[in-house]
Amino acid sequence: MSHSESESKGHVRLIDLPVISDPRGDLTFLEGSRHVPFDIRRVYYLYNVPVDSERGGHAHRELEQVVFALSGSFRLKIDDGKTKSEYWLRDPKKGLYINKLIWREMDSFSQGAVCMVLASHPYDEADYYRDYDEFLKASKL
Ligand code: T46
Repeated sequence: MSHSESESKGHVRLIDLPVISDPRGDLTFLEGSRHVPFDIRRVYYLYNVPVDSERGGHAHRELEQVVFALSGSFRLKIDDGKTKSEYWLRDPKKGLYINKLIWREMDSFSQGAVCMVLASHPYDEADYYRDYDEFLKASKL
């Protein structure tokens, strides 16, 4: 999948993955650059998350990600500097694509929730905006 112009800045969207179901259960798969719009360079996951935990609270300069609830559910609050929206993730075959320059906050984790994230780059603290005002300024450039 190639990057479209609308994905170049301030963009989120839900991605539906294929599911193959048979009496043994469901199987979902994904391939980098096919089902997600980047080459996957890193995978990480959040688990043992207390139900009152609040995570995120930052944006990225370059990083693109797709976030999944592999088990349970949680809320993702999204802010592109102009518009705020929220998504409840609870279906392991539906991921939320989050482009760069999007502020995200996560909360309302259900008991036992597991969040998996596919990322376009290795971890780099210098890629984070952890200050909201700094992010807002960058989002308006
Ligand atoms: C995001 C949301 C959904 C690493 O060393 N390597 C990594 O790959 C990651 C993701 C984090 N870390 C370190 C950095 C911090 O010292 O782990 C610690 C906790 O990270 P952070 O507070 O950023 O975790 P979250 O859950 O608030 O945010 C993470 C991602 O950082 C972020 O990109 O979009 O999950």
